[in-house]
Amino acid sequence: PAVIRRADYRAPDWLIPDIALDFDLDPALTRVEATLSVTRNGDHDRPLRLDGDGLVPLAVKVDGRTLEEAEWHLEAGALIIPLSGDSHRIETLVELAPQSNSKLMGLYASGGLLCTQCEAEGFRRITFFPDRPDVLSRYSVRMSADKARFPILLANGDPIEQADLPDGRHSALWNDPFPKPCYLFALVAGDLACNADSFVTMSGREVQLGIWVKEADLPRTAHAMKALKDSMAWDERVYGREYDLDVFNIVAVADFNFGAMENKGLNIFNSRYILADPETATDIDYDGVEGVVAHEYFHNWSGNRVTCRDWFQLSLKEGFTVFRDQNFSADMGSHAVKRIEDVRILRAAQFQEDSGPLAHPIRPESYMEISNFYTATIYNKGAEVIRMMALMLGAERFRAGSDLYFDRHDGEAATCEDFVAAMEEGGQIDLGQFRRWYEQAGTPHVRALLSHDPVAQSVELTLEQTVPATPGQPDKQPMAIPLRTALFDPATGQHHGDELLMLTEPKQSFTFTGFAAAPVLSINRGFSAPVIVETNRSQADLAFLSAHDDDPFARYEAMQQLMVNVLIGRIAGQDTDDGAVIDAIRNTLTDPALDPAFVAETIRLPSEAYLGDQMKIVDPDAIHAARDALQTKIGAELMPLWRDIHAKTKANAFSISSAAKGARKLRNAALHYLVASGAQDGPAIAFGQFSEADNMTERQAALGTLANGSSPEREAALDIFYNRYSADALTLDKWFQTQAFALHPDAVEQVQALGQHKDFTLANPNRVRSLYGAFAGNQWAFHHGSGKGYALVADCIIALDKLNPQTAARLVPPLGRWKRFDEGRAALMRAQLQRILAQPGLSKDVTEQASKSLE
Ligand code: HT7
Ligand code: ZN
Repeated sequence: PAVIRRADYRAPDWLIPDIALDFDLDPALTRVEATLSVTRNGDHDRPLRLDGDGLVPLAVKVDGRTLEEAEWHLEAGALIIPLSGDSHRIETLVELAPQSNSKLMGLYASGGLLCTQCEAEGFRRITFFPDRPDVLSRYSVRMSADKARFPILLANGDPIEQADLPDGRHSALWNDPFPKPCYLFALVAGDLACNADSFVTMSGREVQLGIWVKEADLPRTAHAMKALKDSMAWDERVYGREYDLDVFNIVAVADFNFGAMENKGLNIFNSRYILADPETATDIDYDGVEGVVAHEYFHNWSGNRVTCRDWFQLSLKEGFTVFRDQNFSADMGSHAVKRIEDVRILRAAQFQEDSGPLAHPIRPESYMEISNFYTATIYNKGAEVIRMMALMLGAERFRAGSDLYFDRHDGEAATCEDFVAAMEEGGQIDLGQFRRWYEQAGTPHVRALLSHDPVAQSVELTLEQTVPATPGQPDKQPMAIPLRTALFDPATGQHHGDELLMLTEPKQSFTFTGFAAAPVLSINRGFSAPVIVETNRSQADLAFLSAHDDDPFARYEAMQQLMVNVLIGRIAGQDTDDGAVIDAIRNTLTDPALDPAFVAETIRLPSEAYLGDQMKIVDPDAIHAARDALQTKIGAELMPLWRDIHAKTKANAFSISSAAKGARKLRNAALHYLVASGAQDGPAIAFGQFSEADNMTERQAALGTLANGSSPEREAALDIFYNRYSADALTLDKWFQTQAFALHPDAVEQVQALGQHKDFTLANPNRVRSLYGAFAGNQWAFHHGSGKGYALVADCIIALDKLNPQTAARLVPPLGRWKRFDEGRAALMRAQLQRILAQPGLSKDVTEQASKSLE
């Protein structure tokens, strides 16, 4: 497949100020008539090129005249029309078969609905159009459909008119006054019920809000509606951004390639990020709903009002919007816990990506298939880069920078450079060297060594940075790395203030005076930079910080490092002392000042995957054995505490408050250790929690704990869960996911059997992710020494590629990490990648991921 390069960007040859679309909707055969006003952009004689993917033009008109077939031609799916004048009216007619669209891009059918997904390049599957984000148009959309089957007809913007038509059909017209790129176009037709509400904006306008779902799901929409109203208020308060249309609609669909989509005024969501009630949704699901509703809403400014010039600028909208949604969620709950969760996700997904064959900068230089670049790097590292700017500027100057950015680029398609320039000017800061974060891939490593001079009563902190080589970038320049740092006096447990040290050189020293005794280093507090820090801190230093650091993230980090050190020692065959870990967990559990949610985060052992990331060559079996043994020991040694916490945190009635969520998190952690201890009554206690719980958070946690073992309670609980929830797709996903995640010796066979289960389908991306996506994240099972886990995922990729290449391609990266494993596993992983690549008719999506993964 062709490689698209950032350096080749050229402004569009033709602009499309206005487009009118007329949809005659039917799942089997939909007709789309498009009328485009086109204007020549600049002095050139190039023809009009309208992208198309799988479209056949049934009629082409220019200024009302039907063209002969010789007057246009198709080139790689695109419609090419030579034009003599500078502005024309172009009309095209195409036919689509939404019910056969298994790629879920363009116009498709999902659970009786018709809906669209156009980002990144789905609009070209609906009509001929310059499918690029820098062509902004005003849309007028008419839809007609059978009224009984599709009583609700929604599109972007404001509703203009509705009419009944002959033969039981009806029509609706929607106009969107804001020029937008075609990736933000959307329509939905179906039999939907509405949770209707309203919001009064800061200038006093009333906006009609609607969350549209299947009638039976209406009771599960309250949390999403609250999240929407909270988001609208937050964006006004924190960024001064007001909503601009008179209506804001959200529709939930069951089949969706991603989490959600920010189409102007008509967000379309994967139903898993809208529907929540205590019976079926965990606290993580509730938080997911809140975060994704906020994310898509915030795109109205960071993405829609100011959009991207080209897809290389994707992080301009996604990194900034993730940063905004992270801060919103922190404001809605706990800043400390949210930061820990976000860093855990960053490390699990982005650090792995950054150290593998698919590493790319947050502003990539090239791609084959843009859908492959909706990555943790673009989203999560992109957010970290914005976070660093916010930290360096401080709240007020960051706001001045964002105000300037929004005001200067409103209605435009902008670049990452435009954002940085606005921050630089509005925030009055030089971001020259900082721009390297946009250019260089790879997670920087920082080595921090503290040395104390008792005579001079000073300490010297030496910081050394290296940025690893990544594909296409063998040599790196030093980055500008902001590191929040404090030096603790071990005698008082206090520090003299938090300083922001800027590491800009390959090696730099900082001297601090007034230290009679050697202080303890707390660095990268709050995870101020997305880097890997290595220090010469002792286990005693880490234990001290785990009890005294006043920065919650640094406190958590110290505890994690303490655990990592013990486990890595054990994995290497040493008899590393675990006393400090057990003491630290005991201290944390018994500190009454701590938030239970924070305690639950802190006492949890690093994941098997995270431990693998700390090793040159990952040994999945040794990691599993060491972690399992430590877990058992922690469980046994602190047994009275686990039992006490498990009993004390049982709530009388369900609440979704932060306090209630924190209590459930801690209760589940206690149950986990209690069962891991091997206590005889462990499975019965877990089964008791499973049976008695009035909420999915406790029920699923108990099921997950049981799934790791082989007790009779395991099968009983899985059967009960299945029978209770088999009719509810989102909840049944949890049944598949729990088994795919299980740290069970037969996990591979179990996943293989589940792939043949009558409720498994490749047609639904949530189901695929629940089984194969979860399994590929289960390090011990997926990396089974026989290679059978690799074969299972490769089989799925091959079969799924024929239906839904985008979702198939997302399963490839776990196979690409072969360099991190022993020769035997590496050869088995490579063999599967080669088998995938040998498939005839393989998609561009999977070809790009698999071929890059072999390099
Ligand atoms: N901006 C949206 C991206 C998206 C997407 C990308 C590729 C294929 C399907 C997709 N659905 C949505 C989601 C977001 O970041 O808000
Ligand atoms: Zn987004």
